[in-house]
Amino acid sequence: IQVQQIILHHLKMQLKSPFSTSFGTMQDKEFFVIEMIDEDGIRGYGESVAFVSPWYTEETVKTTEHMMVDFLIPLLFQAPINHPDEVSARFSVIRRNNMAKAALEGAVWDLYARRQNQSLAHCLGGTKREIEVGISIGIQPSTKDLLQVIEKSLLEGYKRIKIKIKPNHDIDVLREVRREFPHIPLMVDANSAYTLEDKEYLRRFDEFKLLMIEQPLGHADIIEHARLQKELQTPICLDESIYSLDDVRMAVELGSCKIINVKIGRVGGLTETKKINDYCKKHEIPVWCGGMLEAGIGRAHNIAVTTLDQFILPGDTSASNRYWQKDIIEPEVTMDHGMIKVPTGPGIGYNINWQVLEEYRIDRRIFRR
Ligand code: OSB
Ligand code: MG
Repeated sequence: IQVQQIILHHLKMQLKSPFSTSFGTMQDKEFFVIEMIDEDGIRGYGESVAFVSPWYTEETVKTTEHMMVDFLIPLLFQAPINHPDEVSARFSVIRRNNMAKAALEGAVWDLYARRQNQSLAHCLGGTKREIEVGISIGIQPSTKDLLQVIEKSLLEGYKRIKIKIKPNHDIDVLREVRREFPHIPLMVDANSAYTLEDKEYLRRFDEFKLLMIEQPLGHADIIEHARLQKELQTPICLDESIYSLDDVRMAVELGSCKIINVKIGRVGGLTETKKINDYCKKHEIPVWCGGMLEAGIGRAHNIAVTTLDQFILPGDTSASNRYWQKDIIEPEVTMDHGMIKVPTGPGIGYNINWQVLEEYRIDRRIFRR
């Protein structure tokens, strides 16, 4: 593969309903669709996941653009690629900026899979034909609202309910949720809102029999999470703390968590995701695919990695209509009884709906080798 042309489509899409976490509320999602064209005119697509503001990780829409345009795209143009696994090695001369790297690497993977006339899932080594779907529910205006959203989600078939929590919006909420729904598969995500000083308080979460508590402590920490995990029955799942296979190894060796949330963007791409899958399989650490409120292309990549064999817990990859009035792919991703069918067509297995994409597009930049 020699990448000849890359088009960055800058999109802004309004969320169907605002999404709130311990850090604030998002009303829309701004990102890039990466269109990549090789020497034979074959195309591949990727999607950047960084947000406008760096509240989740340090990357933003603007930093990913800077990194892609000034460093990563020139590296891709430099020389041909035999296999997409080479991309992360080529990008390794640039420190971090994983979401920028993953957006481009994802397009290379899609292009490669289309060249092989195989599905992306197959090229990654995934085997599942359908994947289990969980839902991540943002902080709601009231607990009554939350209970209604949970009820609706269960009726729609979601296999696991995750609720966002923050200090003073946690135990009381959990008590009411468990009163209404004593046995549902339930977990919480704190997005780093607590400190080790809250240890005794967090121990009280054990009574709610949660599947896991996601990222309770510092966004870059693994030491204090290890201390906390020793005191908790509830498994800790790390999200923000994990940027690479090395981070996974250290967290597992230290006992900082029992479960790993992988986001392709956060760990720098699909090749790194495969490595994490393989390591976690060997060490019997369950893995699941997190979400970044992706549009259809990012969603399709998430579906493909979730077919890997150690992704044994339901992920946050829901159907297109969870977040979007209209998605940028066709057909849209649909869910049936809490399951998404893995597409079997070449590459990501969905087509771009250009009419919809152009509706949401606010800018376009073309780069030629
Ligand atoms: O912590 O997993 C997270 C959304 C934005 C940023 C961080 C997170 C989330 C979610 C929702 O939990 C994931 C999704 O439904 O795409
Ligand atoms: Mg999280």
